[in-house]
Amino acid sequence: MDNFKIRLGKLTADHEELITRTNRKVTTGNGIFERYEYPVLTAAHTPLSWRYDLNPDTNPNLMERFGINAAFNAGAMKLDGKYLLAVRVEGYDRKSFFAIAESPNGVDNFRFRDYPVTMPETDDPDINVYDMRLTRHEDGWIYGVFCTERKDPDAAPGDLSSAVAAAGIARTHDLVTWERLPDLVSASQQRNVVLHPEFVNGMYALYTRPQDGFIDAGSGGGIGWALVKDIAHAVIEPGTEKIINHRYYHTIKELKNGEGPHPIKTPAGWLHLAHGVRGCAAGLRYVLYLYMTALDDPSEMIAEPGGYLMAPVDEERIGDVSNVLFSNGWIADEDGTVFIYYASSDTRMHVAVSSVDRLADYCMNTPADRLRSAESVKTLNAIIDRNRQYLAGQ
Ligand code: M1P
Repeated sequence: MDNFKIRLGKLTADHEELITRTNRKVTTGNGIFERYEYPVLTAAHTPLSWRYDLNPDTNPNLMERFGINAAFNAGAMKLDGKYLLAVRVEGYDRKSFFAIAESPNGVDNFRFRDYPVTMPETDDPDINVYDMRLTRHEDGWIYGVFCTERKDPDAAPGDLSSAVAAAGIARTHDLVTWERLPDLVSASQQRNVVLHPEFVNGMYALYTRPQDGFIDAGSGGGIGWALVKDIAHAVIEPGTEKIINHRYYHTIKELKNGEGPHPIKTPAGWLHLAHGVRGCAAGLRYVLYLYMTALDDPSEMIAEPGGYLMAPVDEERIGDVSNVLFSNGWIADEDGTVFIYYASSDTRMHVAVSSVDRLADYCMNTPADRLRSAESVKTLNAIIDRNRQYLAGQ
């Protein structure tokens, strides 16, 4: 009993110290954004009451009864003055679920609510749910669009890996009570589906990621765009989905890409955050990039900087699925600050900060990828020439 009390006291103190630790901005950035020193959420941030049976009569050895493996890929929004993350929490059992964590300032002191989200199901039960994008829509609801994964009913006997990915849709007013709507009906599998915050031609607009199989985007072509009439029975009419952000050979998104959170409306256009994937000897490498679409037509590309905005560095490189940065949440604050919430290596959550102005400047003024080495050298030479002329005139 004494040992139980001592250990519980230490566990509680360590946990409190971790979740109340002050986070510091790393100021040696590239002018575009600044990272913060510590992850904002990890598996260790989840409440002790989730992981331990705290009753010495039923758990005299104070053992974990429900292991949490990771806390990553969080949707984000500001609600009632608080910065909220809808986190993908994954247990030791490999099942993901959603849990809301809140912070008073967006960069530290994130605390999980007492219970995870109890997400209602459709008639076809989900096997695994993950990567929720939150959208406060102009219809008055807050939507959570996420991936629901189920075993492929057509898998060959003995194939226990083949799966089918679809977009699950739910809505809420408070992130506590959720109404589950039917999954998106689409001709292909879908992951990384995101709801645009405004009606377009009186319809709901979705960023999609059509894919040939569960893993491979294949002929999917890139980030798609589709309009649906009724979000309560969302159906992509065959032939109406179009690709708005394409993949190209020998780029950061050669293999696949996917929309991050819903885009931010700026004076220059709709600012989009996405992930791009390429293959290499170490496996898949996921990086984050930006692009901009027209204010009057969010499906029309108007700018795309070459290369990535963010790639994994230091500890970000290592985790359950190494060499991955993934983002499905950001918050544009009233003063123009943008909090970019990103996960590293399918393991933990981080934050970087920038501003709407800086990200729009980056998007509109960074040279595009001209897809060949010789063109990259031309782009670089032009920058050097301009700098030399400018410095000579000083
Ligand atoms: O493991 C990296 C990511 O892989 C998937 O993303 P995508 O469909 O673009 O390949 C998702 O499972 C995502 O959750 C995961 O972080």
